[in-house]
Amino acid sequence: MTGFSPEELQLAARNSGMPLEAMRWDVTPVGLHYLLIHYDVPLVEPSGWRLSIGGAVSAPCELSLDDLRGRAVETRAVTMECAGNGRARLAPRPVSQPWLHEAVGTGEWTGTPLAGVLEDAGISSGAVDVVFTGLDRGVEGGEEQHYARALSVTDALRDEVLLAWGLNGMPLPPQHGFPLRLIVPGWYGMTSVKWLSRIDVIDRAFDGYQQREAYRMRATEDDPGVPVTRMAPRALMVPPGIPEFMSRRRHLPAGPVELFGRAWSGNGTIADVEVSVDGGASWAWASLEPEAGPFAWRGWRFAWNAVPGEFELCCRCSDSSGARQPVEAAWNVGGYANTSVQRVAVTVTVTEGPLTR
Ligand SMILES: Nc1nc2c(c(=O)[nH]1)N[C@H]1C(S)=C(S)[C@@H](COP(=O)(O)O)O[C@H]1N2
Ligand SMILES: [Mo]
Repeated sequence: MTGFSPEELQLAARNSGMPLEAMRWDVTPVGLHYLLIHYDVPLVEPSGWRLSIGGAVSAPCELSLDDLRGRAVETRAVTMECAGNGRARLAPRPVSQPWLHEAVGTGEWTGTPLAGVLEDAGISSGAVDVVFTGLDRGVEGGEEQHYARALSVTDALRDEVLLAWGLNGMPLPPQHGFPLRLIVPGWYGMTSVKWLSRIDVIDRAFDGYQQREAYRMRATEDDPGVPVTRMAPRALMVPPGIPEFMSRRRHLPAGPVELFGRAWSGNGTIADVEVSVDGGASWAWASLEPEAGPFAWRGWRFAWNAVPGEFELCCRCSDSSGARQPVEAAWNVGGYANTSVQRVAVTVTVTEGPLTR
């Protein structure tokens, strides 16, 4: 993990991660939720803002925030993770936003189901994709573009997909998509388009940059690859004890320690979590907290009787679809979905040591 470029630092300084100790909260406090912003945060004047719905629909329309708020309202706890989470731990390192493990958060998102809005607009027969376009604009891969992503009509009509104007009981803050964003529970974050301005139903597969070039799992540059979609299972732990300032190596006194963390998957609920205190040589089951809903992370705990010495703590999980988190995930060109296990270096000191008084 050497040789980070000024460009990577520039991205990392703009796109903050969630400090892992924030996994203690069931719902991530707004300022601790991670951020990923490809271009610039747009300034939006809400009274003039409209959501345009057009393309292959029988009743194109423009909706104001009040129109949307007047519809059925739902609040859902949703764990969102950036598809690039873990990228900076790949070797060679794909050059983009250099996430370690912290590109995740759980929000309580409030909005109206997208399905109702699409049903009122009347999707034409022969429709294939629904395209979501944000107000933000930039140049990427040499192409000038608005950030835009699509879902198939079937995925767009799923009950859990929201047009959200609220986060944790407050209006969306500018950095999370004010005044309106898409929330697609279970999918990696790139799907949940912020600063929404248009929804277009189209009769062919969407071929915009973020669908065609970005967010594909490619083994080599020439590989057309497969689209990145739902979140692969991942478990993370809150690093125990206290950190050394620069290395962030953990220090804790010998004795009983309760390890705590979260696990999530976009393909089902969490089935089990395992913990290793010897760098993955041996594993033991963690106990699971009750589920917090179909789309939110699940808490887990593990009782560890720490004796003096040096340790490497790891965790991993599996989901109800049968998918198990790998110890080492395969490399890919874009550095997506690197769910290789977290490794936490810990020094356990004798109980009478200077750190434990
Ligand atoms: N309009 C727009 N929507 C966007 C993005 C963006 O840059 N522009 N980034 C996407 C990516 S890659 C992620 S991971 C999530 C991050 O959402 P958050 O910043 O609210 O955590 O937003 C997605 N939606
Ligand atoms: Mo992302």
